[in-house]
Amino acid sequence: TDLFQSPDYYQLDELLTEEHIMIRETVRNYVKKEISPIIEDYAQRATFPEHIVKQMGELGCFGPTIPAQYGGGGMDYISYGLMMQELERGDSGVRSTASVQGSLVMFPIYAYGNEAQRMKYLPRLASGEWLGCFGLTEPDHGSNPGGMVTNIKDAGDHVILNGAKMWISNAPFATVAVVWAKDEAGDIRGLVVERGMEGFTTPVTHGKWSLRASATGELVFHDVKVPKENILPNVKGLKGPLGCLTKARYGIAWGALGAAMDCYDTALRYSKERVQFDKPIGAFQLQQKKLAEMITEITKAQLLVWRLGVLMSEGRATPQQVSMAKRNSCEIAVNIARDARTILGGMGITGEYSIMRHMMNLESVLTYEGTHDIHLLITGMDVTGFNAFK
Ligand code: TGC
Ligand code: FAD
Repeated sequence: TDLFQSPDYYQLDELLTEEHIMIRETVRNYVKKEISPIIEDYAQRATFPEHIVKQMGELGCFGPTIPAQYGGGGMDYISYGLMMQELERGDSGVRSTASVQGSLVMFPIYAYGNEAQRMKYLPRLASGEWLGCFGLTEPDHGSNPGGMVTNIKDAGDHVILNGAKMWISNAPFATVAVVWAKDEAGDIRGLVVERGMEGFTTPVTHGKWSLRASATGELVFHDVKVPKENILPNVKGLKGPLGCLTKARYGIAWGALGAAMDCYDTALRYSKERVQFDKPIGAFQLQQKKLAEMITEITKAQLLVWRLGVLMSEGRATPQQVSMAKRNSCEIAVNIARDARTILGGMGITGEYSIMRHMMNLESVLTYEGTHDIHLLITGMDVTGFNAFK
């Protein structure tokens, strides 16, 4: 049986173009062939499958909305969303790698960089020759990145970078890091720091129970000389990194839904096959309630992300709309993973099935790119006009 049926309870495929469906099938088949068979083993060993970076580059998963002249896909936001959905159907860590590379590394270089920076970095990042990471969070500044202390000081043709970033996806394997630091005027600036620059190290974060197949690390800067030509010239202030986050959060809204779909598919199949008290467990009302609620939430979320994708492609989506979708998809995915696990009984806690891995991964997805609380407060501020952050 095909383990990769996409739930489509409301014939939402009719809202997609032939190209969208082709892109979804291509990524779905890739995940089925190259990711699903290996990912549990990598997660159990807490190892990043580095070889998939080139594969995802070849497939066009890095920077699908970046113009083709820079190596991107020149596609719309629905295509990007569908790619993230299919990658995360495999594993949230795999989708993370693509989110970071496309939305948090390629996007800022494309949107805030000059032509020389675009030509130097984007084609190599698009192809997967280079892996990138995004350094915003610090040990003492997570939800409040505006308080960052990492800083640059002017030193003629270069700046001197000091500070540290924490919880950085891809960091241990990255060739380049897009780093956000305050200049002497207190303005947040973006700069591209390259592996090999003296004083720059990327220690690995050990002991995670979540996103175990994704490499996480720190970025430590000790008097690093960064040439001024590596500073992104076209943005200043927190709106620089937050603008990138809007793109990545959009991808997560689709991605978390992919994880939810995989949990639902797995639980539905199991409920039809597993017999207790001489009946398939799917014939008991309690299990049907769980499955019925799962497909209802998945269908509602599919409509939300599809509409958001249209608004994104038209350049009309607000960051607040993106926050709502990111928050909703993470919430329903975590709940679906927990309920799906119960349907599998004891089998649900093993690596024979993907559910427990998704469940643990989703705890990070709920937290990174703005926590669940932060996105709720963004919606709260949007509808009331009152800022409850501070
Ligand atoms: P605030 O005063 O509200 O805003 C500062 C400036 O930024 C503008 N802005 C945005 N621009 C674009 N997109 C957005 N989403 C924006 N949100 C705000 C805003 O208009 C303002 O512009 P200007 O021109 O007036 O200067 O800033 P604040 O300091 O009050 O903070 C607001 C808050 C709390 C919402 C924000 O800081 C926040 O979102 N915090 C959460 C931090 C976060 O999401 N960190 C993520 C780190 S990266 C990561 O997790 C990657 S995981 C990747 C993976 O593995 O997939
Ligand atoms: P805190 O900000 O300390 O929050 C702790 C709790 O307090 C949360 O429940 C939060 O919601 C709550 N809280 C905070 N402020 C408020 C408030 N005003 N009102 C009410 N409640 C509040 N960062 C990067 O820059 N790049 C990356 O690539 C990256 N990858 C990551 C990968 C993983 C696996 C993880 C776990 C994190 C990653 N992050 C990355 C960091 C991530 O973005 C932060 O963990 C996140 O923004 C939350 O920050 P924090 O962990 O410091 O929690």
